[in-house]
Formats: sequence, structure tokens, C-alpha cells
Amino acid sequence: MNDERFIRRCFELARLGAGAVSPNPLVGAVLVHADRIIGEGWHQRWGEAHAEVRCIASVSPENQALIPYSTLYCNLEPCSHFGKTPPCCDLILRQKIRRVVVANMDPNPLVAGKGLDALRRAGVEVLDGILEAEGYWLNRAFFTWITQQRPYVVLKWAQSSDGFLGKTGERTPISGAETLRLVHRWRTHCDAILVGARTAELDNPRLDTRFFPGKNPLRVVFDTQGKIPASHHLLDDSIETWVFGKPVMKGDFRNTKFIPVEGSVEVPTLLEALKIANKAILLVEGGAHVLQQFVDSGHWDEIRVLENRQHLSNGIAAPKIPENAVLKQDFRCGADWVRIFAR
Ligand code: AOF
Ligand code: ZN
Repeated sequence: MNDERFIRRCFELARLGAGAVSPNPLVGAVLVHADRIIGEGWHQRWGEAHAEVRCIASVSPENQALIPYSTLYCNLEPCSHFGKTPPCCDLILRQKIRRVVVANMDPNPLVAGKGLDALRRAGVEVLDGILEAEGYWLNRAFFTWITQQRPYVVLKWAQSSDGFLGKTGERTPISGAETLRLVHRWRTHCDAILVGARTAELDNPRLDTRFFPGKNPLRVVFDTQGKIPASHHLLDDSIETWVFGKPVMKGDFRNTKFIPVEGSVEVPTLLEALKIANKAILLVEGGAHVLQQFVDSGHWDEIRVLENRQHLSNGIAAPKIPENAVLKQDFRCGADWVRIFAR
């Protein structure tokens, strides 16, 4: 069906905003006249123009007379509120567009149906719910952020084919180069990355995105016993970093914040701090103890497991996939397997 085809194109465009719009949704828009695309746009950056605005602005002068006779496709209900940008609905009505097709309603209480209502009241033909489930999956972090008012939590680990994260007490590379790039892509798409003290100490990770173009998310590390050496990458102040539990270190830190805590860091405490800082997507990269803490407390939305053919026979056991996890995606990446579970 053509409506589905053009909504799929909206999804493709929307994905181009990944990593740059959070906590806003990923939104793409397409303007179609007689089965021909005459305009395309997507929400490119938080605080900047919405997809519909860019789409309409992209129509070439010779096609502008066709706008009122075209259908606007958008994966999210056009907004009806004044936020950082004016309402997209007003623009649609001003342009006299008579047909609008969307995948998902906007759960933002400022919009929540008011956008489509305004269009319908003005006589626009509105069709909603096209590829709704795909649209929901695309914007799962945004829907969680709005409806549950907390960051979306992704747990990630790499394991051997016999279920070990690594050998005890030594850095064990598991996945290959292609998977490393994939992980760096995932990092660019999230707002914060967390590791525990043992991983930070043993692996000396940079937690940056050097193998994929995009932004560096906030680095978060639990270090309640102050074990991370000052010379480690996580304390190099090169990227915004939160260190939970370590007594404030001396030095000229601009990007590193030391957050003193007594005892261990509870997951809800971290999630609340991230929420206040507008960080809507958290990637938890280990180690075993921290991952288990999230699994046991039920604070996870998605689990991404990278597995290779290596046999380790012993070492640190990978967490068990919870029983309520549903396999959503399953693909090969280089010599590794990637499995993505959600609830
Ligand atoms: C749309 N098209 O491309 C996006 C929408 O602060 P603002 O003005 O950017 O508004 C952000 C809210 O607008 C966001 O929470 C969501 O409800 C909606 N996002 N709506 O019509 C878009 N990104
Ligand atoms: Zn809008």
C-alpha cells in the first residue's frame, strides 16, 4: 500500500536524527503529490525545526503550487503547541494541505491528539495508525520518556558462545571490529553510558565514539571505593563525565563531576539524576555486577547481547536473559551474533 510505503520513508528520514534530537522524538515527513515525493524533511537537532517544517521548506519553487493538492506523511502526529518551535499544525493549515497520514499519536500531553483534532476540525482528511507498531519501536525511548518520565535503559554485553563475559581479572576482547563499530554507533545514539568500577579499573575504557561519527554521550562510572587510577581514560576530563562515589579529586576538571555517595549507588538514584539532566537514553555497558543490578531490579527496557564463537570454559558468567524478555532482532555482525531483546 502506498500509505505504508511513504510512512516507511518517514521512518528512514526520522532515523537520520538519531543521536541529535533526544529527548525529542525521531520524526520524518514526506510530501507526496500524485505518488511522487515533492518534499522531504526530518527533525535534525533538538530545539530546531520540526520535520514538517523542513519537509515543506524543501519543496522546489516549481512544485510549490502542488502543496495544497499533496498528502503530508509524518511518523508522528504534527504538534499543536508552541514549544521551542511554533505548531506544525498551523503550518499545515496555512499551506492548505488537505490530507495528512501519520503512524503514531504524540503522547506528549501538550499535543496528545490535539494536533490531529485541529486538522480534522479544519476539514483535513486525517489517517492515523499506519505502521503504528514500527513507529512505536522507532521512538521507544521517546514514548518511555514521556509516559514514564524516566530514561530508557539499554543493557549491553558481549559474551562467549558458552556464556562468559570474560576471564576473571583480565580484559578479554570478545567481539570483532565490525561489532565494535556497531557499539560505537549505539553509543552515538544514546545520551549516557554507564560502567561499574571494576570494568573501569580493569579495562580502562574510553567510552567514546571514535569508531563512528556522532556525538560523545555523557560517561557515568560508579566508583564507590575510589579505585580508578587518575591516569585512566575515564578521568581524562576529555568528555562530560560523572563519577559516582569517588571523593572529589584534586585537579582542573571542567567536564568531570564527582558525585559523592555513601555505600553503593542505587539504580533509581542514577535514573533520577539522568532525568534531571535531560538524558533520556542510558546504555549500560557492564560489568557483570552492574548489569546484574539492573536485571535484578527490573530497571531495563532493552538488552543487546553480542555473542561470538569463542569458548572460554570459565570466567565471569554473563547475566541470564530475564524470562519476560522478547527477542526483537537477531542478526550477524562480522563474525559475531547480535540479539536484541525488549519487554
Ligand atoms: C512534530 N514534529 O518533528 C517533532 C515533534 O520544543 P519543541 O518545539 O521542539 O517541541 C518538542 C515536542 O514536539 C516533543 O516533545 C514532541 O511532542 C513534539 N515533537 N512534533 O510535529 C517533529 N520533533
Ligand atoms: Zn511540530
